Amino acid sequence: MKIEEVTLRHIKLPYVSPFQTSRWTEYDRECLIVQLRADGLTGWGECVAGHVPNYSYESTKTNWHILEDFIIPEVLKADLADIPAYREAIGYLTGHPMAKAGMEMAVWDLLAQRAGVSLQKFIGGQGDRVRVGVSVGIQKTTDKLLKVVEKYLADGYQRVKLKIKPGRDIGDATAVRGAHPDLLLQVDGNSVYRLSDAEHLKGLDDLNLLLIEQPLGEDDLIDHAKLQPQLKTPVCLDESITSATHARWALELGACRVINIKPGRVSGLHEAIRIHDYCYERGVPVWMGGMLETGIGRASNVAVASLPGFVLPGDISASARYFPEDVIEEPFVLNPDSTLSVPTGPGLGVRVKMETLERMTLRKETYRQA
Ligand code: OSB
Ligand code: MG
Repeated sequence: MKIEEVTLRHIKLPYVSPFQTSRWTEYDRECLIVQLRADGLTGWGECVAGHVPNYSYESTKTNWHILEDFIIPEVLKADLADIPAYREAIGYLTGHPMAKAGMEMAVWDLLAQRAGVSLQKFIGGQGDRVRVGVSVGIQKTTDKLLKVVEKYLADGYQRVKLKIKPGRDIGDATAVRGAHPDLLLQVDGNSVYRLSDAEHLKGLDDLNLLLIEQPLGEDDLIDHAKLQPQLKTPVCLDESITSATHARWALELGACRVINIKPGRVSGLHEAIRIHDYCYERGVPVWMGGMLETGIGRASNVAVASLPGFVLPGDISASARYFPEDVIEEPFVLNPDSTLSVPTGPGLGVRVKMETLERMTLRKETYRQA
């Protein structure tokens, strides 16, 4: 398959409300959208990096640089028969997993469409729905948090993740647990704690949490391996798992008992599926993480989350939880059983709303074969 044309868009989509983690606050979803044309088909991809390099070192600007200067020229030169051909073409590039993954998503979309099947079928996913939850940012007060959680429960979410930081961790989680004794509840520290906080983190251990996500440093498998045995609650790694090799290292070290998989963080669907397969063979639970994606990235996440090893509910909420206006024609809606339906149309199975996409575009560039 020869890619005839690549269009890169930098878009900015307002959130319904700001999203606060332990170390930063986001007000809009800024990201790059990749559009490919080949054989009369259009493929779409989303790079998950935001405007600011907060979650990782990547940003919309570094994504643009890596795509424009390195990935797009390779893609326009190559004959992309399959995903390994794409990975081979860009195999000389170190790092920048989110730039690589955004392009890979668009290639997956094209390949599945060419095969005449949904992305879910193309990768061997199962079932018509995936279980999901909602990730709740840090609120101004614990009372406000309780109200926000109530609202999400009323919407039908059956699993809640709380963002935590020092000073807003044990108290917030204890309050939510007190109000909802049977709720599936978990917390995410986004790398803000250190091993010296182990005694403090034990304060979360009697709240019957599903897991504690990424408490320590993003590059720190060693101290997570020292922390996990001190807790009854499973540690789940997010930022620290950037490849299938890191997943193996983490599990061999005992640094975690659960893994959050985000295709963007691990350079694409291909590597995400490798991590899934590795964990599935060993009975290690995985779940689909989220990066507040638009409907394009969400469609991909939902399809991948239908693989059998994704046994915990994912951070993949309905479009309305994130945006007043999404960039797809039919927004994702929450089913009453706290699931999202897996798209069945060819490829990603969502139709991009061009009018909205163009209106949200800050910068756009089209590239063709020289
Ligand atoms: O750590 O899981 C995270 C959003 C942006 C960056 C990092 C994270 C998150 C979330 C949101 O928790 C999950 C979602 O997309 O709903
Ligand atoms: Mg996380």
